[in-house]
Amino acid sequence: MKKAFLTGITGQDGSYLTELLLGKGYEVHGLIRRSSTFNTDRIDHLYRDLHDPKARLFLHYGDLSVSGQLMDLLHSISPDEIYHLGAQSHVRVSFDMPEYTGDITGLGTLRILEAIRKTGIKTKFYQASSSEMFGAAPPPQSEKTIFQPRSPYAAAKVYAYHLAQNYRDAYGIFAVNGILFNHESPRRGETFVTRKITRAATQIKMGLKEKLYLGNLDAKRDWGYAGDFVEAMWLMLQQEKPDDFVIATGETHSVRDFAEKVFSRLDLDYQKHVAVDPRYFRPTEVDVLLGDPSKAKKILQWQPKVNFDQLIDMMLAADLEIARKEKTLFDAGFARTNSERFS
Ligand code: NAP
Ligand code: G4F
Repeated sequence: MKKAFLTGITGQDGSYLTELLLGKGYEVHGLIRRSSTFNTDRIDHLYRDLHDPKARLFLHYGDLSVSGQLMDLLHSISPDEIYHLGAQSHVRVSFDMPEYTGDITGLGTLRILEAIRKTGIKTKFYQASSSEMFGAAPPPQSEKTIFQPRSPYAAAKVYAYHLAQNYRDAYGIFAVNGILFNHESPRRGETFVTRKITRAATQIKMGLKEKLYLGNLDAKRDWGYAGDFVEAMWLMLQQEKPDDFVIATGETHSVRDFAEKVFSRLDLDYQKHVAVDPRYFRPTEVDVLLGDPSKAKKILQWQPKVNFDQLIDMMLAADLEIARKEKTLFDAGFARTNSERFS
């Protein structure tokens, strides 16, 4: 039985990847943070009581800021594959918390790579690199495009990207960079723009909210489905040689297009409900992301299965269900509405 170790297992991608790996027969170990509220919602459906002999998912407390413990964990688990997904992953928040973002998103990668090097375990390492690293570089962006990062988050990811390459060259570690463009799902964090829109639009549909405040509606992103993208992560670690790959759909849409489509699917006019709030603008913006995934198509034989419209339908169906439950609670006098979230 192959063993995998995941950082960021409680995040969007961590949950889909865990499903995929358990489905392939892996034993999965995940790093989780101690939190005063439960932070395992996205993986609770996969968890079995540890007394169950069939349990194959194991969670370990830790943090990407603590190297000694990462070393102990990697030494004792000795995983065949490491998927390093943990990060402070919010671009807008990285302007508010640049030092923390550098520590967790940048140095966090160094701590794992050092743990691999110092323990001497034989493993394969996946670095969650990001299209955000391309920043101001004109589209389409591919593996050959020079990075022009536009945020502390992007700068930290560029640092981590080069570390993965350096540890590959210097120490012969099987380390790969998956340069993933934006990928979304019903499990996407609620302060990322797609989910913020589908959550608010469905609440508006149910009469729980009137307005949605957004930032830059003109930014364009290459949005895919997270379930498809985690498959590419796994494929990268099944190759004979380590390499770096862009993972994208090859299509781009503006935030305005996304909002318009979502509201019109619900028979609502987005112009009546969406307002711009400068609070959500970034000091520097990434205007257009559009990936060229031809290398991944050729070498990994990977291509996305879920298209833009299907992604929106999937997110809307899930959020409508949540909004219906919220409406029931609200009518019974329990729920909070109109909660404006950060970012
Ligand atoms: P996400 O939902 O924000 O999940 C981030 C994960 O990192 C969570 O499990 C979080 O734990 C964990 N984490 C944060 N700080 C930590 C710390 N100090 N120590 C240990 N764990 C920590 O992100 P995602 O969308 O799944 O993305 C996964 C990775 O891919 C991230 O590295 C992200 O930067 C990168 N990426 C994402 C996209 C995208 O479009 N989704 C595109 C390119 C690259 P909690 O649950 O406790 O907060
Ligand atoms: O959904 P977003 O916050 O995602 P962003 O900044 O592209 O970052 C995501 O994708 C990266 C891959 O390229 C990942 F590396 C990163 O971890 C994260 O998953 O914003 C998308 C666009 C931006 O241009 C932003 O300015 O939407 C614009 N936007 C407009 N109004 C908004 C809002 N973004 C957010 N979060 N909230 C708004 O109200």
